[in-house]
Amino acid sequence: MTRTVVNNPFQKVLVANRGEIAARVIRGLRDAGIRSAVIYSEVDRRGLPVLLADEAYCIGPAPSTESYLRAEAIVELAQEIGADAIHPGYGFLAENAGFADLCARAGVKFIGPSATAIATMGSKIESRRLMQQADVPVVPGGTEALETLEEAIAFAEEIGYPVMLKATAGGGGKGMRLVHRSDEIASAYRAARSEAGASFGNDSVYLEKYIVEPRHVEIQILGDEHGKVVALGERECSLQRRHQKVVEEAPSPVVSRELRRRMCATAVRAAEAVGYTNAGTVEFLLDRTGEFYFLEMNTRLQVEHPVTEMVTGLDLVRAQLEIAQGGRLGSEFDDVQPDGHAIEVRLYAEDPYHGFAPSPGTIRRLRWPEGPGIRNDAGVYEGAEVPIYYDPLLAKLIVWGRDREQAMERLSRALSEVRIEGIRTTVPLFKALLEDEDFRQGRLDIGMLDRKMGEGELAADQKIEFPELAIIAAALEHLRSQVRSSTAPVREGGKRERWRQAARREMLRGN
Ligand code: MV4
Repeated sequence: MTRTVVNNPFQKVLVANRGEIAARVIRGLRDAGIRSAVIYSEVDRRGLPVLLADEAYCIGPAPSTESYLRAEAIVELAQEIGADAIHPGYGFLAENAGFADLCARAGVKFIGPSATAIATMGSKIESRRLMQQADVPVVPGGTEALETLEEAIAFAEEIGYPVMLKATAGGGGKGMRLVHRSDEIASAYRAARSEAGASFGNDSVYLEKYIVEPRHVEIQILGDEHGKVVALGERECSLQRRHQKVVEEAPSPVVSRELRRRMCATAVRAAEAVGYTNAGTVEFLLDRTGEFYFLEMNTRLQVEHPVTEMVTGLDLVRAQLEIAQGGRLGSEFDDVQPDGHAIEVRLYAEDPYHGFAPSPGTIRRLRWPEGPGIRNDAGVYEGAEVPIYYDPLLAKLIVWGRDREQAMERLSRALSEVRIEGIRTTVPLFKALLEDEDFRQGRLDIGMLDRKMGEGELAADQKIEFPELAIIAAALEHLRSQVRSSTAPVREGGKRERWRQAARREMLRGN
């Protein structure tokens, strides 16, 4: 990155976020020689970002509406402490056009795109129209809100079932309904409208052709404030549940060099069409025939940005800082090709075998993995409290290998070294996933995780770490089955013996 015309280099930046992303941004600031300040809520006063930052300011009580979402208070704080800029991280105020505008008017640089770019990409229907004008392929369907049910029926017949109803104001799956046949459309139309109204205060919906079992492939882009936009390759993000990504990798196992070239060129056109600056992501659905369609644009640094960093050698936070200071994207950002393979798994404080129930609490013991190819972006440390108020992401474990095979080997080793005691986490799910033949072969689609979880195919199958517990559990289960057998026949079968299931439950409880 060349920093030609930098009139006002940043002296201090306020980080308006918490957890692992606040830690990541603070580290980027330290590397760049810029002083860091961070906000925190009352329950986060002993959090990792507070320990890492040069300055820390309590912004309010735990609920995010009274702390991390207090746009005006945050901008005022930045002015008071003499911060030149605010980094919003992801979530909270990161994609809030009003906040970006507030920063601009207060003379505090918002490290991200313009308020206009955020607002345009925040509207599904507006962004679809703009993308069509820019020759970016969008999923076949409407560009106007449907006025009546009759109109919906007629349009669905025209494009052919299955179709998807989507909220025009939407994103993230709210107000979305899949319709397989004409006899389902009336109820789906009403449901989508009422859900859209409740979620966005705007009940208008439109129709798209439904893409069957696609992959979610997204392109990382950067735009400087002198009109240059570059694309840094794709991330494969198909492994998700309920619109929450769980595993991401770069490059995608199914994207060829030629497809990457076309997707990157398309993403650059998309970003140029909105006058995009700073870091952003263009999301595509990639169907089984290799066609791709614009889905939406995320106008922020994303959770999964490290996999791109690992295969490009670039520092995306550093690039964001340079761009926001008026720097130009240099030649090191041209024609970037992935080197090796990176996989990220998101370690959540959730119990994957009980509906991903949140598992807040104290981290009593913690051991992170180390060794070749391992990166760990954590927001917690041993002894830390995981509050119930926020997203339960604890850490992101990212591995790099010369190819996907080596990355999986290293991920497997890394996961075997992880010890987290006191709370339940998604670690056992990743161990099971690494044994799954479809995952190993890179055969992924957006419905895969839910299907496999539903069919119990990703049951934890760890070695038994507490043999005493397993024996007790097995004995108890045996007694229970004896009692049942006196009144009703014991149901045999299932994938595993009962005692092993009981042992596994006990073990997970003690995890
Ligand atoms: C789709 C689709 C299939 N066909 N649109 C989900 C969230 C929202 N941003 C768009 N989504 C989808 N739109 C058409 N025409 C499937 C999804 C979808 C999805 C997309 C990306 C990642 C995960 C997903 C999970 C379920 C559904």
